Amino acid sequence: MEMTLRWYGSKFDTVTLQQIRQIPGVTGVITTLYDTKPGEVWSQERIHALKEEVEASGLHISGIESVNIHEDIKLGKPSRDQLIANYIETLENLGREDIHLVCYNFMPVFDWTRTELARVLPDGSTALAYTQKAVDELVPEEMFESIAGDTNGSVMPGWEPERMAHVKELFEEYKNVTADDLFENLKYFLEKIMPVCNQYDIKMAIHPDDPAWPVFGLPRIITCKENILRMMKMVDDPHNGVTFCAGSYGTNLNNDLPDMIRSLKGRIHFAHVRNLKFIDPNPETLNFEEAPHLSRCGSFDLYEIVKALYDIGFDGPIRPDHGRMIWGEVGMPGYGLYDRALGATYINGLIEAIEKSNK
Ligand SMILES: [Mn+2]
Repeated sequence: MEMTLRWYGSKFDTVTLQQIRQIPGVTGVITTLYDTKPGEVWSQERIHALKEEVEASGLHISGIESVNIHEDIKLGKPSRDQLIANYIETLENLGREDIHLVCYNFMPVFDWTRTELARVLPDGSTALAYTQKAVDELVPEEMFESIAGDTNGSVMPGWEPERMAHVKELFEEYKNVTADDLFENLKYFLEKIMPVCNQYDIKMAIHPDDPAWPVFGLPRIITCKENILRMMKMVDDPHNGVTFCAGSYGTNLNNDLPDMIRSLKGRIHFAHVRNLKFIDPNPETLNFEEAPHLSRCGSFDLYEIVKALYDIGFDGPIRPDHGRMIWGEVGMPGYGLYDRALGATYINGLIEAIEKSNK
């Protein structure tokens, strides 16, 4: 496993490559061209420049998170063929620059959903949190405004203003789209891109829906073991794999995380490891917050999660996921430096202990 950190690029991230370089055991970044729009071709020149910038700091690019999928592809509209052709061109350009991992998601309209970006925890740190009550009371179009005050002036990954401006129309378009339709549209997309993934050995790693159930009546499919196995079977190619995101699958307490990992042997290409703390696990009154990575601080056993990844021979990039804001840091919600550095260090400690005890 290679320890990495997500980095949004020098124009957008509050954390620098030099800071990431100083976290013990972190050798790569997972990055993106954040100012490109879904459907746009990433030029080889821009990818090359990004790669040179990262390498000049002593790190390297371990993968891309994300190359976003245009809504028309998810909706299966006639315009998807041109958009998929553009996606393929982006994959070719990434492959030519020796980048072999692409994380993406297939969530309609919204990326991740939280109802608070800065809930104050008992120790004075702040974290992202979710309550079902707040979601039930929300008008989806107003979701962004309701949390925008807590973004610390930074960008909100997955909540691009262009996309948010069209939320109403998008809801209209998704009205008759079922989960089966979404599976079909994903299959269509994957079948078209697999040849180029094979040519350049690019591993596609779909990110789960977060939280792992349909929100606001929109269909969501990457939520549980049964559905991921269905997805892998419908396009049965090792390049069609998953990002195992513990925090996203973990939102649904029916998901047994170590068991899911073991059943995905050979198809996990990227791992996000984080902890959640359930204040109220009852679905109707659900309330959880993002916790420090350490097992005893949350509801998950991180040792069992990392052990399962080790046992299936996972050797791809792994990263700590969202961190809290601690020590007075002001940064992008979930993506500050300090708590993620603690997470990376803790996970590296688990990996070292597991490796040594298995020798
Ligand atoms: Mn994740």
